[in-house]
Amino acid sequence: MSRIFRGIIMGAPGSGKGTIAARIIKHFNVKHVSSGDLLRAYMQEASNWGTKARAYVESGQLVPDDMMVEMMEKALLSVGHGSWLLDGFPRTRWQAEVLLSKHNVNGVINLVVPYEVILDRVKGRWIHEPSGRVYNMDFNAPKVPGLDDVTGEALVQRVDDRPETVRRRLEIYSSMTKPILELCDQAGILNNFYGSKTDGIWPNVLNYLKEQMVPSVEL
Ligand code: G5P
Ligand code: MG
Repeated sequence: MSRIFRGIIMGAPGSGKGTIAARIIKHFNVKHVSSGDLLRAYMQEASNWGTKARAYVESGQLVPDDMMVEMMEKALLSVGHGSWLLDGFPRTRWQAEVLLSKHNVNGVINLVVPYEVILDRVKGRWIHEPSGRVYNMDFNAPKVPGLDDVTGEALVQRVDDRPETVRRRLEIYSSMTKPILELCDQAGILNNFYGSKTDGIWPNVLNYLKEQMVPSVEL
C-alpha cells in the first residue's frame, strides 16, 4: 500500500470539498492545499497575486491559468515529499494536463451533490479567513455565533457566496469540468461519491482512503 498519497478533491462550489478535506486531514497525514484558501490569503495581504486575482474571485470568474499553475506549484514545492490533497485545482483542462504531466496523482475524490442542495447550503456559510475553516449555521455551527472555534476571531461571509455569483460559479463549473473528469477517468484515477449530505458521503471517502494509505490516527 502506498504511504504517500497525492490526490485531488473535486466537486462543484459548495459541494463540501473543504468540509471533507478538514475531516481527511484529521485522520491522515496529508497536507490540504486549497486554491481558493490560498487566493483569499493572497488577497488579504494585497500581494501581487492577490491584487491580480481579486476581481475574478469576487465576480465568480476563473483566475487565469498561468497564475494558478505557478501558485499551486509553489504551494506543492513547500509540501515537499509528503502526501497532499488538492482542493479547487485543477479547474480547467489545461491545469489538469499540466498537473498530471508533472505529478503522479494517485486518486481523485469527486463529490457529486445536487445543485439545489448547494444553492441552499452556501447561504449559511461562514468562514475563518486566515485558516480557511468553514462553518454553516444549519450544519456545523461555531460554538459561539460569529466566532472561530479555535482562535475566537470573527467569521466572515465570502463575497462570492451571493446567490447570483454562486449561480455563475456553478455554470462555469458545469462547463469546465467534463474534460477534466474525462482526463482523470482515462488515467484510471477517478472515484465518484454521490450524495446530498456530507455525513452520508464521508464514510465512503474514508473507506476509499483507507485502501490508499495508512491512517495517522487509530480509526
Ligand atoms: P474555491 O474556494 O475553490 P469552490 O467554488 O470550488 O471555491 P467552495 O465554495 O469553497 O468551492 P466547497 O469547499 O466544496 O465549496 O464547500 P464547503 O465550504 O466545504 O461547504 C459549503 C457549505 O456547506 C459550508 O458552509 C459547509 O459548512 C456546508 N456543508 C457541508 N456539508 C453539508 C451538509 O451535509 N449539510 C449542510 N446543511 N451543509 C453542509 O474557489 C473560489 C474562487 O477562487 C478562484 C475562482 O475565482 C473561484 O470562483 N479559483 C480558481 N480560478 C481558476 N483556477 C483555479 N484552479 C481556481 N481555484 C480557485
Ligand atoms: Mg472550499
